[in-house]
Amino acid sequence: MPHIKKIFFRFIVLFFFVCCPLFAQKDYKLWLQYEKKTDSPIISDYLSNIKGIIALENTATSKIAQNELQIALNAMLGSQFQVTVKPEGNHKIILGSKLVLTPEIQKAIGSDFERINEEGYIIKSVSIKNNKHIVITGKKDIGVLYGVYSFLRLVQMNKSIKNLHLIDAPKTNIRILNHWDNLDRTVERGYAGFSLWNWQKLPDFIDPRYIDYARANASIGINGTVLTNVNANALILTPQYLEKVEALANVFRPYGIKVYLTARFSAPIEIGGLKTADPKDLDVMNWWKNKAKEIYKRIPDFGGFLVKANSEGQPGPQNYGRDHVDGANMLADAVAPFGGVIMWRAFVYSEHDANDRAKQAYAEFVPYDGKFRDNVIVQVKNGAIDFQPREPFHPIFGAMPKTPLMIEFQITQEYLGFSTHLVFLPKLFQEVLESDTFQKEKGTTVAKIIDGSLSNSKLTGIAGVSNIGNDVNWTGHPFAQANWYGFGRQAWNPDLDAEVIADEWLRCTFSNDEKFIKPVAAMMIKSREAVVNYMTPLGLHHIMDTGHHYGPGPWVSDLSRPEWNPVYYHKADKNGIGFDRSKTGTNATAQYAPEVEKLFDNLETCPENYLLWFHHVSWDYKLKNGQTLWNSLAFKYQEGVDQVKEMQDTWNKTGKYVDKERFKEVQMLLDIQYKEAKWWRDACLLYFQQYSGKELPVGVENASHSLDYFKSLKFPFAPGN
Ligand code: GCV
Repeated sequence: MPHIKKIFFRFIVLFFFVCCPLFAQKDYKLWLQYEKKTDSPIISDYLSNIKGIIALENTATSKIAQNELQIALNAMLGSQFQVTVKPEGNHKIILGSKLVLTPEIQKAIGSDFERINEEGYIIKSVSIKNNKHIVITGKKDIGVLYGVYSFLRLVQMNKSIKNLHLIDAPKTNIRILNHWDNLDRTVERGYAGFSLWNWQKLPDFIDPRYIDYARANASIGINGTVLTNVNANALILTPQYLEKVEALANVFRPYGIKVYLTARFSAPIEIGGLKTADPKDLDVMNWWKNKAKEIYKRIPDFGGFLVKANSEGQPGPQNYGRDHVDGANMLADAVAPFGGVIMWRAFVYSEHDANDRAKQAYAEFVPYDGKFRDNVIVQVKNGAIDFQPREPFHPIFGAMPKTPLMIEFQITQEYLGFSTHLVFLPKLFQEVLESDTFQKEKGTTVAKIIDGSLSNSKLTGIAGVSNIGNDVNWTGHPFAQANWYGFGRQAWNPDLDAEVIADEWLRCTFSNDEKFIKPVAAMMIKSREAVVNYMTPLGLHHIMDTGHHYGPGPWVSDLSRPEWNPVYYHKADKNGIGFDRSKTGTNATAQYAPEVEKLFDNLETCPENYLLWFHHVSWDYKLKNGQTLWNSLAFKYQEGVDQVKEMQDTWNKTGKYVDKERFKEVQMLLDIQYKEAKWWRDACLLYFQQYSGKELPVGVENASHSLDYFKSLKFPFAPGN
């Protein structure tokens, strides 16, 4: 028996080492799984419509498109499609941008080209000389690549490819990831390992992962990446590092991805040997002009700079008595001759300003409307505080009609449970993008402001703070991949529904089985509301623990800056809870258009989702459900916990549709999430109960530990801090 046991043990060890890397590859492949189809009617349908690939173009980007199509179709359909260059035969997929199409094909595409921009694509079933083909084209080769990914998505999702006529183009120009990656490879607010950028081995060692990163981004239309943290290090602008940046830019270029860097405002002093970084100083201006020249010599399509200035201790023009316009325009002038752009962040607040933090960025930036150069775009966070589980849209979106504005979302889950909690963010992004600013009239949504449709602006964009690291699965949580995917899809089309995105992502990442899709998509959609419920219901915000922002810390009141303390935000006392931002309080509501102001300002009409964001409300105030505020708050916390339990139940039934490794990973993470949802509920309710002085309503579970216990929990090594 012991012998058999030994053999069995060896078998298990062997199985683990041989099979685990295979399973892990699934995690690594993201939504580009290209699984072999097993359903024979579907395979034969595809095979009868696809006999080969005709590639009319030979650029680096076109080659990527051809390879991707060939490899993916071969894998999914179990065939060996040949790539040829002559437009002959029947049932071929023809790839080529407008200029290389034969006159017959051009004719068949007709006026469709008028409906796309430089990055758009057309996928069309055409008949030429009695031969049927599917043409994937665009004005440029990058459009063809985007078209290929879109076509492959159809096949991945078992969609029909008969009579295709798809015309699509991105609605925003800059669709960009912001990496908060430091040069030592730590990632600020990063929860998926270390930075992908291996600065020590660059430029000579090109990690194949850079290519996979570019490929994944191109597949969802992301066309820019800021490689470095907004809390910037000037060294990235030295020749030693620029050489490395150039190597990355060379990898990303054929995938349509431009590289951008963060510019530390004091760089002229730190690496330039100047005495000042004053934007009005001639030497400083010249230093930046020369720096731009040096960068563009290496990287002719360099995107430009992202700048965090005079915010949270970062240097900026105000250090020299200048303002944001002076700083941004000086940099804009340096990159303008090369077509570069400055993304200037509006994330500013000061501990020396006694005003409500939520009002400060608006107060500082709105007077600058119309004063920036044409190649400056102001990057505004989705809400006025800081990437909370729920925030009303930032009032700046409704107030700077003469300035290009781009929105900044946070894909990494700094305030939403790191990469431990399953939260589907496209639901959050959609809520913000759909918000009506009433800037011009009813229906002036945030989406319309940032996609330029309102102002006809050519400079438009969406930024997402990346959740990517060197973990095998890229994002720490397998479902956090959906947030990267969803961000890309919504950056391409800010009107895209989160439900469509969840459906696409699940089919491409896991399975087309309806028995899997339906419950798991519903779980994803619900997950955003769940996190709001168990962390910050009814408009509460920023009550996370100190510094690292993991777990509850509503009691924290001793941080050096007042607005870093949770007590600043919830203002719980014997009379009630919430931040009075109405006319009777800080009057932050007045920063919105009158229609919105009216809605938020009145306690009766303020959406309950935002109640405690805008109002200090008595514990006995009756909500629409007829319950008191205290009871409703308690019920919301309980609901959040119950929702996570439902998410666990849903996931536990998916074992037969998902590979063992990902199934187990998600299962373990959901177990943690459930434990932590209860932690949030218990800690917050015990803490607030001190002020409400009320019992928990029936149906809300009692806390498992004392408030002192929750207060004693410390996480000195929380990641990303
Ligand atoms: C990169 C918050 C985060 C910081 C981040 C900052 C910003 O304050 O906690 O880590 O700094 O936002 O967006 O600049």
